[in-house]
Amino acid sequence: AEEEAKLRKFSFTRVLNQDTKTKVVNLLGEIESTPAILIAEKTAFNITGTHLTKFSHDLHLPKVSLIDRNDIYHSFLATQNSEYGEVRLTLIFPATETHIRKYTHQELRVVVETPEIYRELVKPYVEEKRGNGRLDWVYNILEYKSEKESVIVEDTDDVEGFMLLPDLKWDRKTMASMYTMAILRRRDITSLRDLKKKHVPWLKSLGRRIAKAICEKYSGIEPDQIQIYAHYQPSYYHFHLHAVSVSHDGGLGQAAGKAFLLGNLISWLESLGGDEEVGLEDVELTYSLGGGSELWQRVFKGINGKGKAEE
Ligand code: M7G
Repeated sequence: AEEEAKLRKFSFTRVLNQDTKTKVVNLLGEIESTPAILIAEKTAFNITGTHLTKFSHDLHLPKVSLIDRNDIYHSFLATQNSEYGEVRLTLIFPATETHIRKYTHQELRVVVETPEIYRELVKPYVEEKRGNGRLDWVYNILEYKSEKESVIVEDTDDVEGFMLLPDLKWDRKTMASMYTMAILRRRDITSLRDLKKKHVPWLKSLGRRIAKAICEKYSGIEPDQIQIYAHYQPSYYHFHLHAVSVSHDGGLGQAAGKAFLLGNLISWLESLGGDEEVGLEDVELTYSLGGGSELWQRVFKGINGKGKAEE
């Protein structure tokens, strides 16, 4: 197919990052002189014991099958050789500077985002990042242009509706690493910062419905084995929730300082004083951020650095 032909033209430039624990390697390369990112992830071993070998740079891919494609994102399953089992590949092509930053190894920094910093410095950045086609893959899903067959459940209500589907990261069969996401139909909630007290009943029902739909679709998983959370900062500013197997080792994506559990967000909202319009825009958030990210460079580097100089 067209997608496989693209994949096979990938010519390796350098390793952006690798995680020996999760067995993921992010490679930068080119396809016909245009930047491309290839993310390779070893799937669960189908043999026990001796061959716990790291993924090699040497891509020998006798058999490749496309799992799905959405916009510039392609997901494949490849048989490297029977000894090592399968490799799941994500191809991002063409890749932008933002993608290259995101997949490059970064030192993490802890930042404290006050409501004022959010309003004055972070919010304008978020607005900027919603443009330039960054969210096209989300709109493709909402408009049934991509991944239509993969949808697990949907509610078409304009205000409270959502779509639940497998995450790009998931091979769609290993239940221990189950990774799905629920995307809101409404487009005015950019991140958890936009959640308000008045949303509490809806968020509660969302959580219940997501868990129920997953358990109905996949046997062998129970509601209390599903962790539902939102990322802050997310990479994509259209509000979505991750619904992940609690046994999945998601590394950074599940770490304190990045993953905010839905249940805790709800009780936080409930405990805020004030009227129904009060929300997470009004609280101070502590989280971690990659030192190579644009947000760190632009906003927090100066703020964190300033504290040091005053000591
Ligand atoms: P995030 O919290 O904004 O960013 O989550 P993160 O990538 O830093 O966690 C976005 C989520 O959407 C990630 O889990 C991605 O794997 C997933 N995702 C990204 N894209 C481009 C796609 C896609 O095209 N299809 C699907 N199904 N999931 C995607």
